[in-house]
Amino acid sequence: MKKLLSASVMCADLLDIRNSVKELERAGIDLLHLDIMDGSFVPNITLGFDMVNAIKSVTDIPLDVHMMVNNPAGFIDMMNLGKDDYICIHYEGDIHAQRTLAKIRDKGCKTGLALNPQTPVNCYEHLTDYMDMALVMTVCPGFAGQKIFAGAKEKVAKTREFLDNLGKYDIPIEVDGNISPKNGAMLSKVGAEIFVLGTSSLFIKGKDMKESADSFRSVL
Ligand code: S6P
Ligand code: MG
Repeated sequence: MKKLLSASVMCADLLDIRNSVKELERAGIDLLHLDIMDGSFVPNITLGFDMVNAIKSVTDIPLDVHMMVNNPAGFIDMMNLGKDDYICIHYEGDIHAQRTLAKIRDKGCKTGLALNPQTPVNCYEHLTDYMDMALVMTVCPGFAGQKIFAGAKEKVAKTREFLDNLGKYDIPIEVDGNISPKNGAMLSKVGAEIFVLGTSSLFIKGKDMKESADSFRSVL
């Protein structure tokens, strides 16, 4: 699979999102990563569903919605998304993850299942038939600008091995949290294929986004 860059929109200029999206299009970004929080699963609140729908209406870049919420099932139908868009839920936030993943597929979208840093890789067991992507969090979710956790490289390698052992070669691993060019290169080597780019690589004051995206790609 081609390696994909997913831009974390919560790190953009929130007063100028329309222009940021245009700039991300010019930069050749593959996915727009939209972080949805509920103030309960994580101690923060960022973008909401109206923003997801508003962004969807002004761009052809597929969306990559990362739902850091408890009990996500009730929110799925609030988003007007299509077949190229991902809706990713957290294993830890949904005791009925299988049913919610099936619901996302029924809606016609692609699914993702995220694990927090301390959640064991084998939690993916029994759910891989419902997954189009595995999101390995490389920081505890909730905030931009954090430091990658010490076991991130091992976790990504283990996740790739786990999925391959089940014959799930086509489920890509996404990594999210402090994905600098250096960390991106390290995680690419052990199997990461989708990279969430935030303050560590793409949204840097005074730096051109296309240049940053191109230089990130060159290290993968
Ligand atoms: C928050 C969220 C992330 C951040 C991203 C920011 O946990 O899920 O997607 O927006 O990690 O990137 P950075 O480079 O500031 O860590
Ligand atoms: Mg995220």
